[in-house]
Amino acid sequence: RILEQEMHQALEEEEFRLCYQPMISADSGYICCMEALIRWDHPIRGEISPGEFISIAEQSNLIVEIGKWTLLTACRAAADWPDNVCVSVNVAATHFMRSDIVADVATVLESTGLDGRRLEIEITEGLLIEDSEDVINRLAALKRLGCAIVMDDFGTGYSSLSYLLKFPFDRLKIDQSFIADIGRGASARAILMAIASLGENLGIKITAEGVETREQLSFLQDIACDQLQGYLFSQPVPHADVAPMMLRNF
Ligand code: G
Ligand code: G
Ligand code: MN
Ligand code: NA
Repeated sequence: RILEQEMHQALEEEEFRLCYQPMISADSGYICCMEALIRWDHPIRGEISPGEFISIAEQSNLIVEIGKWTLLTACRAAADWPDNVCVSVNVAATHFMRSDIVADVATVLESTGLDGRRLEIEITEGLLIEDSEDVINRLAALKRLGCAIVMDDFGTGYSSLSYLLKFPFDRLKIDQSFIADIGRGASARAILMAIASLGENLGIKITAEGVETREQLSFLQDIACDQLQGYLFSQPVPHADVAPMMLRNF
């Protein structure tokens, strides 16, 4: 079992690192954004995935410390990339609510010099069931800093369509389970088509995540999905591998 104490130490000893996975513009085939994904190189247990430790970090203020570290590290990296490439960071609902997230982001933008328009904040639906007026105000303040607001794992959880009216999303990332089902019957394809046209009519960009096959890619191109992410293009890669990937056309 992972202990809180070990995570404090991991922050101090710099055992966390970020990997980056590209999102590809469906129109151009070029990278438009890199998603930062945290990894923990534990000195004894080896690599531990965020699926194993984020939920534990969320039980205390550690999630805020880890979240600030992730924002800083991702923005510092992005400041060295071509300025048409954004970085997206997953922000836990618990970090968002327990910290002054707007101040956290503003501080990081200032210290790294990154233009706020190059930072995208990925949140999950869990956040949206919190007191909504407060959440809406914070999201609006993040947008004033230039940041795009992305709803991650769209279509899972409660996914009330009313969220789309209530919260100012710039982008929806369709959960990878829908992409995996593209070849498995007409229902997933019908849902994806509906989400794509919803996005088009609401002026919200759509990203498909978990794209693994040519067949999935071809369907997503047919429905004019805006951005694509998945193993078909690239796995998450270490920081050192990002620069050589930047100019690639996928
Ligand atoms: O990269 P991987 O598939 O192992 O990620 C597993 C889960 O952990 C995903 O849901 C992803 O959103 C989440 N995750 C990855 N990196 C971060 C991070 O830096 N902060 C938070 N809060 N979640 C992350
Ligand atoms: O919840 P979130 O979307 O942030 O999670 C991203 C996770 O999905 C990352 O841990 C990443 O490793 C994983 N992932 C990214 N692309 C693919 C893919 O094509 N297939 C599968 N199975 N997982 C993927
Ligand atoms: Mn994500
Ligand atoms: Na996701």
